[in-house]
Amino acid sequence: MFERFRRQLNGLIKHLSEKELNEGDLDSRLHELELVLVQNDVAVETAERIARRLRDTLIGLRISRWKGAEETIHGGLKKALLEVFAGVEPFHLERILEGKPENEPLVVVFVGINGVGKSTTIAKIAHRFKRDGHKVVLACSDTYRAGAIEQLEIHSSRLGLKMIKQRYGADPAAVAYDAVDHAKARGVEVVLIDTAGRQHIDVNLMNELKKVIRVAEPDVVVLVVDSLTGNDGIRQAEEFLRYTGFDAVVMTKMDADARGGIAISVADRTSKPIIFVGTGQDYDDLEPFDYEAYVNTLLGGLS
Ligand SMILES: Nc1nc2c(ncn2[C@@H]2O[C@H](COP(=O)(O)OP(=O)(O)O)[C@@H](O)[C@H]2O)c(=O)[nH]1
Ligand SMILES: [Mg+2]
Repeated sequence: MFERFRRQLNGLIKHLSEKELNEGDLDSRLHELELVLVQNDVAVETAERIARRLRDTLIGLRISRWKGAEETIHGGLKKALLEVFAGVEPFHLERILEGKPENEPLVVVFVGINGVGKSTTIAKIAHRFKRDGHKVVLACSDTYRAGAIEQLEIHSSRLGLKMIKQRYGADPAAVAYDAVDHAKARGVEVVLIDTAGRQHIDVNLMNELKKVIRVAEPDVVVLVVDSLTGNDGIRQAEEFLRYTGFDAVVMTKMDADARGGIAISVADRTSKPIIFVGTGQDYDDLEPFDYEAYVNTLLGGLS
C-alpha cells in the first residue's frame, strides 16, 4: 500500500540527509517535502504544518555532522506526522456497543456520496459484528437510487442477516425508524443504516439525511470516504461535517491507493477518528485503523 508515497518520502529523507544544509537549503528541501505530501493527497495547509514541524526539529538540533542525519530526519518526520493524529480521540464501535443498556441497540447511520463504498462497508462491519456473536439488522434508507435496495439485499442475504426496507420513494427516515423499532422488539444489538448519496452534495440530500439522523437517534454517524478521490474526499468530509456532522470516518479502497495521504488530511481537517480502512472487496477486507502503524508504513524500510 501507498507505494508511491513511501518511495517519494524515503527518497526525500535520503536527499535531505546527503550533505550538511544551511538554512536556505533546508527550506528548499522542506518545500520539496510539502510538494511530496500534496502530490499524495495531503491538503496544502496540513502539508505546510508538517514541514514546519520538521523544520523546528531540525533547526533546533544543529546536527554537527550532517552525515548520519538520516535517522534524525526520519524520527522528526515521524513525530510531525504522528502529531496530526494526536488531537483525535480513539474510538471503538465495539466499546460503544458494550456500553449500551440491555434492549438498547447500537444504532449507526452511514453517510457519504455515491460509489464511495457505503453499502460494502456496512456489509463488512455487519460481518464483523456477526462473527463476534452479535445480532445485526441492516436498514436500507436509500429509497432514492434505482438498485440500491436490491444491492443491500444481496449483501444481507449473503451474510444471512435481516434487512428492513420499504418501496422506492418511501421516506428514508421511516425505514430507519422501523429498523430501530424492530431491533428493540427482537433484541437485535446492532442496527446499521444505509443512506442515499448523490453524485454531488446538495441541499435536499442534506435535509433528508438530517431527518434520518433526527429520527433514528444514532449513537454514531459514520462518514464513508473513498481514498481514491483525493482532495475531493477532504472537501466531502468538510461539507458533511458542516451539514450533518459525523463522529467517525471509514476510508475505503486503501488497497488501490498508491498515495494514501488522505488519511492525514481527514484527521487534520476534521479531528474525527478514522475507525476502519477498507482494503478490498471481500467482507473480511476491513481493518481497524492504527495511525502509528500507518505512519510506520509510510516511513517503512528506514527504521
Ligand atoms: N478495492 C476496493 N473496492 C471497494 C472497497 N470498498 C468498496 N469497494 C467497491 O466500490 C464499489 C462501490 O461500493 P458501494 O458499496 O456500492 O458504494 P455506495 O454507493 O457508497 O454504497 C463496489 O464495486 C465495491 O466493491 C475497498 O475497500 N476496496
Ligand atoms: Mg450503496
